[in-house]
Amino acid sequence: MTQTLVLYDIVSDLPGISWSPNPAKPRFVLSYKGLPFVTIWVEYADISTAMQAIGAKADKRLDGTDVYPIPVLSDPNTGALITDSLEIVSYLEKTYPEKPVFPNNSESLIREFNSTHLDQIITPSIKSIWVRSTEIMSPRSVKFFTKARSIDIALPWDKSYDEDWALLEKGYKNTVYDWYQKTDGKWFMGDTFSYADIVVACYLLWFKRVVREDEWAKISSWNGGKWAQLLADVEKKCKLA
Ligand SMILES: N[C@@H](CCC(=O)N[C@@H](CS)C(=O)NCC(=O)O)C(=O)O
Repeated sequence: MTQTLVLYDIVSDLPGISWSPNPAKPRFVLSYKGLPFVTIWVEYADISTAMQAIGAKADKRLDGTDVYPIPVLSDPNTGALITDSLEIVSYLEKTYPEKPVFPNNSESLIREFNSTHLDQIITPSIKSIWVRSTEIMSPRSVKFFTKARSIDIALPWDKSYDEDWALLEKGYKNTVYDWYQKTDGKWFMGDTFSYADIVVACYLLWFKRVVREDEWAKISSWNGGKWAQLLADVEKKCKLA
């Protein structure tokens, strides 16, 4: 029998807690594969110290300093301790191949898609979502988050707010919609569900969880409700709805 795995995720004030896209990705995969798991919720301000303390792997911030990021997965069945959403999912797929999320040998392609989706669609308009993310954290974590993320993108983040929203809308309405239109069926790979859909859904989940109601209503109206529907479909497929 499979022993319970442990996912380290980032806490919020929201009911249901989960909000952050990177830990949400392995959460969706664990649930899709039907693996037993528990979550350890960590304050944003404590991520690096807590993950260093459990012996997780370091990464580098853009300024060259060490960071020990979340998500991290601990698997008592094998003794593995894995950092990074994509590496966790790759590990899960190899260790628990039932219900594949990289069907038809698609891991390399989906790995590429994962970074394209982030770089092309999310990063250009990320400041406005970061600002909203600070609204669901404790004051201590807001202070930390603002300082840590301003290493990536200089403050102030609210200067080009409208421009951010326009970029995000363009990214979804044109690019992501076109990607989905290329195949028959509701998933990225047509009739075949895959990790590509989980990646798209986890960013939508982030928006839904942190943006204001009228902002989510706006996103939900793009492409005839395509994005709210896709998120709902992926949540259902992963038994998270
Ligand atoms: N490429 C990594 C990114 C992980 C990442 O950026 N984690 C952030 C939260 S989403 C973090 O732990 N930051 C800690 C800090 O900045 O101190 C992944 O996909 O897992």
